[in-house]
Amino acid sequence: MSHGRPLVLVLIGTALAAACGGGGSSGPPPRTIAAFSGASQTDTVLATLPNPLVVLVRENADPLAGVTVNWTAPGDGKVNGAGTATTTTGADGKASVTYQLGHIAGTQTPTAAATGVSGSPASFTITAAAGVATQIAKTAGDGGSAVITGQATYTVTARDGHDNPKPVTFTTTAITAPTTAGVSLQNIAFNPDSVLIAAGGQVTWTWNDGTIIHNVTFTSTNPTPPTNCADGASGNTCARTFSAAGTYSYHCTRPGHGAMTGKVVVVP
Ligand SMILES: [Cu+2]
Repeated sequence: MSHGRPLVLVLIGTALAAACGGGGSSGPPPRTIAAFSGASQTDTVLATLPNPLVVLVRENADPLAGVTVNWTAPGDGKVNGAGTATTTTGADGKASVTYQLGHIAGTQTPTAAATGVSGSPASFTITAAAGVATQIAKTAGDGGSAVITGQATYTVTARDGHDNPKPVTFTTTAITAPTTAGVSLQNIAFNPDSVLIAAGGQVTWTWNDGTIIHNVTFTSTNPTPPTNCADGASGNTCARTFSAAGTYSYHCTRPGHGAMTGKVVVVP
């Protein structure tokens, strides 16, 4: 009695297939493969990525089990511990491998291929960063020179144990000293209390402290300082020229103004 039922089911199945294919192509349903997760990871060279590489194979919109997926690692990278690996999709349509990065820093692209599946091979873009620096070397800029206001650039290159480079650059701008500077006498202080000018330049002091009297009296003797600026109040100015390079210290000699000190630094 049980021999009749399978025959009925086969006949129904044939009828449905004929109805679906009416008027159109009768080719196989489309199958696709695509990276599902694990793409775009970053790690140091020779590390094993924290997350596996996973592909998803579908037939129409449904996960497809039992599909053979052939994985290939670039360079000396490893999929499941070797240069190539073969896995089969599970009931969820997914297949996965672990990936150990090769030793060269940069982009590494492991792939997953399946026969007769569109989107094959699916690829993963993995970024390999140089490892811990074990070497450092001068690269550029040693013994170089720059014109005044030009830039001097120095580069050193650190390398990890696999010779992957990590350049480190420093930039310095050479500036020329100004030929003039100004100092304000205010709140019983010189502001700024230190100025820098080129030899032959001039410093101008300006009194801005109301009726409080101040003066500029040089205390250093070498190089020989210019003439002191006498007592004055708001509105007074005093300019002095400095021809020799060196540091010139000064203060205000008014009673109670002992904290009023300043200096002029003159460079060649
Ligand atoms: Cu003073």
